[in-house]
Amino acid sequence: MRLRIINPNTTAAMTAKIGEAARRAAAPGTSIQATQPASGPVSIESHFDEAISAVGVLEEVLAGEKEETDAYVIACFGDPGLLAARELTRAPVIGIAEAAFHMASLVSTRFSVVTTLGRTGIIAEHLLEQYGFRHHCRRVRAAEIPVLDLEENSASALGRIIDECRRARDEDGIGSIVLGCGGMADLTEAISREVGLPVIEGVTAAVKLAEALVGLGLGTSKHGDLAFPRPKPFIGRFEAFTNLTPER
Ligand code: 2AL
Repeated sequence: MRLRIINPNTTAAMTAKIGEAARRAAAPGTSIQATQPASGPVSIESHFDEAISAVGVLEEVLAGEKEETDAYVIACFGDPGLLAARELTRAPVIGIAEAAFHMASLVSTRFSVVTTLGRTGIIAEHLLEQYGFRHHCRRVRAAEIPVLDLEENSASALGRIIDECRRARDEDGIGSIVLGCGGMADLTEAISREVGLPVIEGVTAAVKLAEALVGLGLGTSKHGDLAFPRPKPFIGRFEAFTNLTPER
């Protein structure tokens, strides 16, 4: 199967890291295309960044539809553009936050999320609410590291994340920890070793869920609100979306 994993930010080093983590998790028959938008923010750390990045995610799904993609993963912890992306394809589309929440709930009754900056915590809290995981999550914590520190100052970033994960383990009454950023895709083993709890990260979780859905022959329902968008005129910079007819 062909799995297109979209890093919604425009930092190539993070896209490469996400692709490698996805390949390590993937079954032998799964080929991984790791991509990023042509334009947009270098990291996603606010509602504004997230809104801009969603357009790039949708363009990457439209590009994937020309290549017979079997499944998509949106590899940013805010799951930007998730439902809109599902409208564009019959393939499954999985966000890394929803994948991580589902996986964590299968190995523990309570988890905490450890994310990057405190200001992004509200995005995870909104998703927990929206996806029905509010009661599974004890706390959304932040290591207070900017996203690109995961690339540029990775040793000190890892130290801060481990410290926050230890606090989560000792104070939150939890059974597992969810890492709240696509740029943490390579950190589960190191953190789990230090903290002694199952550590779940969304890139690898989403790859395995996508493989499961494709294996079961399940794709995005075209019945109801996730049907293809109605063709219509778009004006100005979005003119290319006029009378959009994704591959049906
Ligand atoms: C993210 C993420 O996963 N990628 C990114 O650029 N920002 N989210 C986050 N909470 O740090």
